[in-house]
Amino acid sequence: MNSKTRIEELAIWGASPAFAEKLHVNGPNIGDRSRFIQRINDILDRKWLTNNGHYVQELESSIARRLKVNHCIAVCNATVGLEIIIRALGLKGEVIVPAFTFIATAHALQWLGVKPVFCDIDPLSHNIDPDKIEKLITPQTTGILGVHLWGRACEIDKLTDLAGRHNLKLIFDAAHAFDCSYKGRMIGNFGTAEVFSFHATKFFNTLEGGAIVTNDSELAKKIRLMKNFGFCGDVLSVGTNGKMNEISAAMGLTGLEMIDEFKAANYRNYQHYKNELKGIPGVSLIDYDEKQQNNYQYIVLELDAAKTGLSRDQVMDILWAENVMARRYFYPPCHQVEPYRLSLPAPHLPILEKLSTRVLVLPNGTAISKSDIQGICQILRLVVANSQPITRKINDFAKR
Ligand code: T4K
Repeated sequence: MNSKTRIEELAIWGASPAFAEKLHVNGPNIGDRSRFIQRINDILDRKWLTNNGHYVQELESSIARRLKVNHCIAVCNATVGLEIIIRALGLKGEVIVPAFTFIATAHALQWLGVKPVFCDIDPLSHNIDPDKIEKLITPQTTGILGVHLWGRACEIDKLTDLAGRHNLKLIFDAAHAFDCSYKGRMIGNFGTAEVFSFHATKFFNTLEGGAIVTNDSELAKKIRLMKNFGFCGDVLSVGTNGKMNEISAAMGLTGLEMIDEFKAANYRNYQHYKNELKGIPGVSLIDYDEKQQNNYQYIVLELDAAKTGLSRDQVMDILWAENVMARRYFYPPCHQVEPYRLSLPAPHLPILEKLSTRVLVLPNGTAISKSDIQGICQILRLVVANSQPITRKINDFAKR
């Protein structure tokens, strides 16, 4: 078969896409439907829908047990969870964050009038580079907010040491890192507190939701008050509404019963991707440390345009035309989006600026099969092998 026929076979820019249905990057992992519906019926029978209900309490204790952490406080989403913890710890002035994260990390600070100071990342881990933090510390700095991107833990020991030496609070956005570990200990046990996201697109979901976890009992008490309007019989302090409802908790409990299956499916998929992507020039898949627990939710590629012959965005457009809804997480990076571009003197973060044009995330989760992965990788293989004719097609297409 000559290359032209193979490209046409892929139906690029034309006829029917390679996949009949869209394959999503983060299609939700859904537990046993009948167990979920049974729980919804229980909720309706009990007529207790929210406000620290039975299922919320059960979810909190199940998570605390699983992660071996003293306190788990369920919240309505991770963004509000971050806001609560930032306020509970009295962070003000400036807080150092990686610029390679979902915008919610920065927004949670800015929303409370705290300036996010964006730090560059490590090119291998994609996490905040501890060696670049010290020069960002000023008399206004009150904390470091690390993000365990893709579920791979930050360099926690270095960050803990740094925070200790400069008397800064250390907290973590662990939105991606539920059921992951660092040096054999579950994420959730580090810094003063960590915040998980249980959004529909996460490895483990409660539709919308999240949790703040901590081993500090006084802080846990304060957070519980804060997420409930500061209300405990009487109004004791200023608070917000960060409560999780019972249907979300029911979804979470149902998901928790199958979490090991979700993890196994992601791991299998990751291994299939690894095998299938081998040898495609300019395409590399990030590694996970097999000695740690990982949820393997993110299939993150780094594309080297000099070797693939196409830009990351061109590759993504082709995948979309084939119903593979690959995503450019997180692009543009936080320091280059409108609110922060305008309000801050823009920092130059060379490692991140290079990486953020190369990253592409592929579909994963329980809805993705081995043959889906073979198909996705076949597209990538053909795209790279035929990049020159494809570039011509793209140029012709643009001229129309
Ligand atoms: N920190 C980090 C590092 C985070 O990644 C996030 C959230 C947060 C903090 C804040 O957590 P939360 O406050 O949300 O708990 C999504 C999510 O809304 C957000 O939770 C997530 N990160 C962020 C990375 O992505 P979108 O706007 O990209 O989602 P959307 O609707 O475009 O969907 C993404 C893909 O998932 C699509 O291909 C469709 C598929 N999908 C989505 C939904 C909602 C489904 O198949 N089913 C669904 O129900 O924001």
